Amino acid sequence: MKKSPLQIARAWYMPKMPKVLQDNIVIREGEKTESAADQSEIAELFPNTYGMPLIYFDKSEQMPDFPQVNVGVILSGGQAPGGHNVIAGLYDGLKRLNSANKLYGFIGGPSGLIEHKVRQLNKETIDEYRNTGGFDIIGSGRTKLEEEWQFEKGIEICKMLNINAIVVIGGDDSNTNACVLAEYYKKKKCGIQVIGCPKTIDGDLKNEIIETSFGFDTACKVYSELIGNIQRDANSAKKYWHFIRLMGRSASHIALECALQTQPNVAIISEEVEAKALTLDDVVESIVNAIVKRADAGLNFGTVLIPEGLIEFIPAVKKLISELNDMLADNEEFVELGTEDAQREYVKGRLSEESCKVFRSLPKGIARQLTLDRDPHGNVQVSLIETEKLLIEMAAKRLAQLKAEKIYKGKFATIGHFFGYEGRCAIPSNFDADYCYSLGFTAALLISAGKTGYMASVRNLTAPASEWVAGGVPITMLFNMEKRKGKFVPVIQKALVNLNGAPFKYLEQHREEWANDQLNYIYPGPIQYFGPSEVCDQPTRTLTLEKGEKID
Ligand code: FBP
Repeated sequence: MKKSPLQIARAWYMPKMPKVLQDNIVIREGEKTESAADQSEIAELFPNTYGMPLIYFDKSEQMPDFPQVNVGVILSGGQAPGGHNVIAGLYDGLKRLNSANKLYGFIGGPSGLIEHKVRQLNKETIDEYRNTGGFDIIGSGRTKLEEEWQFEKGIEICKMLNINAIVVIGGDDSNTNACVLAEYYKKKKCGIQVIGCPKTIDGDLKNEIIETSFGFDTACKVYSELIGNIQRDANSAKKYWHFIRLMGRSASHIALECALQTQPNVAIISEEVEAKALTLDDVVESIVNAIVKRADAGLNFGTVLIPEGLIEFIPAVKKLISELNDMLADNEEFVELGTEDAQREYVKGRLSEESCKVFRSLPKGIARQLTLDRDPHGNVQVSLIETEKLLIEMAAKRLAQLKAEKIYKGKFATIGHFFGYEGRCAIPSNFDADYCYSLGFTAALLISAGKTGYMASVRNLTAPASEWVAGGVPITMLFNMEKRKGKFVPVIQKALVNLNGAPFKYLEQHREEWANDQLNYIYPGPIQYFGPSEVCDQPTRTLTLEKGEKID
């Protein structure tokens, strides 16, 4: 395989680790836990894995004798920078705890477990992928592990290869599945442990113990570099408004973090739109106000950041989507209609009056997208909805009206962008390379300690890596009951942007000045892998502010 000079140099990078993981370790059980909500229902659904204690690692005089284990790892869902380092940390951890330990990789995501597609990962392979982006070492997939026959297929392959534990590297949905699997295997006493690792660029898998999911740091840095470059271009040419949609299926953490890193003229936060019960017209009006004000000052250019999930947070559209989810779940009649027009009429005839009005008001392409296939977890595929174009179209209409009324005198030339796939497989930042390696190492320890139904956790992430705190969190601790595909089920509670949290408050305090003055633009530049720590090792601004620290 041909490699760039950076790839060659980066292969030698030694991830920084918490001090405790470098020493001899003893495992300590901490406080008992409860689920985030709906405690009694969840305790009943997970009698074997509910309420387990937090796990801590302490320094000890000598390493305990850890038993020999064989482990299978699964990469699940969308790519996130650092996944290869989780696997490298897991491999190195397993080998350090017992040199006879073996690591297998299930190919193509959770389906690899069911279809028995698996291969052993040896040192040579692991070395090839250290500190690289992507999930290509074994591939990923979005198959949902939810049915007993799938769990049984998993037992078959684990028995064949003597696999004692499975590590699922995934987002909220995949870790929910990991917990269901752990519960099933524990109930069946089949001797297969399941451990999760918090992955997703979206940053919405977090609580006070899981401080962030991996990949968020790198993806935001990549997008912020691009936004900064666009802002410099906008400020040079002074002729375009750039509407930039950013990935993040539900929560707006990516849009918020990128706003904190680049200080754009407008940043929309879906959670705020929902909380204020704004309509699509209200959102457009807020953008138009900024455009008019800047035009009055002779500035016919700017940047607008739009979170990918915006459309789902507009209350009326949210209601429409919820009705569509209930109507279209496993609806063969709808699928068999075949043509777009027939399906549109079918939907219109079955929606409530209010939702039908919203459905009809949306451009046909966007309305159509809302009725198309959900991902295997029942989510609308928002990355395919071109919200930036919708907002450009609506803003242009409104500005034309204002021009006719002589309120707006500017020029509105636009360019739409979508940044998503550009950042998901980037070479991990130092932060993600270090964090992921520690997560993998932690997973190895949890397995060797016989734990199941836990997620690897590494905390205190704004301190230097040597002071990070590693341990385990029972996955049930993150659960609540939510409606999916028309039914209430236990799932990991998604961490949306907290409108009372410091990151959003910072945006709120500064956005007026950012809207009006392009001197506020920040140009972050590319991720740096070699150089001074203040340039190379900075965590996200979101994490820094959440920890009560300053970013100025
Ligand atoms: P995960 O939740 O699996 O980490 O994936 C997140 C994400 O990158 C979203 O930001 C985006 O909407 C979605 O995946 C895109 O999915 P796909 O990779 O299937 O196109």
